[in-house]
Amino acid sequence: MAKNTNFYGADSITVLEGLEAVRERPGMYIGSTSRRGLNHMIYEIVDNSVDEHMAGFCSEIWVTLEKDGSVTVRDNGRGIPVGMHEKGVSAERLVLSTLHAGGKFDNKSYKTSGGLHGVGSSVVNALSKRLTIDIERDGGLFHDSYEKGHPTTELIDGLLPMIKKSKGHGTTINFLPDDEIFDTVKFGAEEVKNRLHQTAYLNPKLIIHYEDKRKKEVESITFHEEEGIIGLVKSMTKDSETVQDAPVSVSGKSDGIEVECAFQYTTEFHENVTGFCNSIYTTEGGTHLTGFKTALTTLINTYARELGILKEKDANFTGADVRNGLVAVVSVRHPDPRFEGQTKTKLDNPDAAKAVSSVISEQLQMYFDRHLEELKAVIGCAEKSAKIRKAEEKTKTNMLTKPKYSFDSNGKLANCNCKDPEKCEIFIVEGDSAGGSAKTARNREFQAIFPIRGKILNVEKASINKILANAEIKTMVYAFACGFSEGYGNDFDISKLRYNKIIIAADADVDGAHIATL
Ligand code: 0RA
Repeated sequence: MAKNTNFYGADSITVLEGLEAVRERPGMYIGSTSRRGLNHMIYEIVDNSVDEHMAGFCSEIWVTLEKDGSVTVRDNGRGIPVGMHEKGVSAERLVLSTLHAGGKFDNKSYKTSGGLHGVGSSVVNALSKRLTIDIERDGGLFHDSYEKGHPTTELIDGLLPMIKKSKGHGTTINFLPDDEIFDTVKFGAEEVKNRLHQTAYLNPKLIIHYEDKRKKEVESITFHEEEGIIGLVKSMTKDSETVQDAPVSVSGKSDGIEVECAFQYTTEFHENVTGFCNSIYTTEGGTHLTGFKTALTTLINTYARELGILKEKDANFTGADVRNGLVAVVSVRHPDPRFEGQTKTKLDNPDAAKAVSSVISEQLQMYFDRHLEELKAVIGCAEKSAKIRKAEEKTKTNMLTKPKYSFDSNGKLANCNCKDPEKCEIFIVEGDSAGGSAKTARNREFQAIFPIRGKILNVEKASINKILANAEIKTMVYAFACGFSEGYGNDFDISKLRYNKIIIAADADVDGAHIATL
């Protein structure tokens, strides 16, 4: 090998040790070695290009699933630097080979980069059978290549060879995931498309071209969502009945943190508040969502009092009341994001809560002041939720305050003396007269009798309030002592059953059939 010419740059030993660690414990760096982890390889590379877009230098990204099983990600950014880094090695080599170096040499040029928390491309490099990179910048096209993270292109005086002259700029990375690492090396087209689409919603000026060349008929899609997160909320509510005609969107900056939020209320009885930080989907939520929820709850309660919808004696709406039917997207750009949690997808920066809450309080107040009808409709969603919540709380406390045993709302249950479920049986009999004869004939030590009147409530159709207002059913729930389960919670516990035998003695007619099906 000629002097000054080698495959490896300076610090090659430590660099390779780092990449060896990635191959030994791939899950720690890519999440898993399943299809999910495999797809993640694409996102790592794409996220670097998205960072370049966020820095203001890249407008388009091309993602191609190639016939040979590899993926190509191209962008029209500045191109990864190819010059000599102070460590005496090509900067590109450092980016592709050093853990934690990421592409972000100085934080200033990457104000709000999320990336794969900085380690993306070197991890992908380590887990790829082969990877090639072509960089256009500084008047030329430069090429480099790797196998399982080891460079295979000879450097010339420590620098990448220039293939040809070029006036263009951008980075193209092609990689083939290592089948010795992954359980499958077949990318999931639907997942990849969804993720790219999401990235497009979060970066409204970015154009992402997707192509799947593995198919007989090549599939090409362009994702460009100029409406941004408003469009994302629209897509999330497209199958629901909405309370507002269109999503509301507010944005602002506080303490160096950019905050953007869009939401729309639906008539559905659940909430979906989704958060992103620097384009990264925060599966486990975090401080940005806390800030949003706090501000929204306070604001809606203040308005509800001002409008006299909540009277002085009324308690505030709870956070859950206020979010009843809400579909919201909260996106923040943070200069120094910290992620915690099981999958490192929970935003942890306390200043994000403050920034979101201050932007939301201020901007949303300005909006609602000018859109009173919309505000009233939104408060209506909270009222609906509060009403149901209160009814549930009432039935639950009613049930809890009554004694668990020998409870009988209308004195009809003739309980047995014994408390051992193994020995106890309960006879549900039709009508008071049958109940009367059963009571005289029973062994009161272990046989309980519960007479019920003809047609019983159809619990499959009735609301939980109606069900629990029904004396017979309430008595049965208490007699069995297992609690009950319904849509909002599950208190049912079969191990608490007080009678191991439940005997239904009904006439062979319609009423009897009703009791039997219960
Ligand atoms: C570090 C510095 C500069 C650009 C990049 C990294 C960069 C990384 C990637 C990864 C994929 N595409 C990328 N494009 C750019 C800027 C250096 C400069 O020109 O000042």
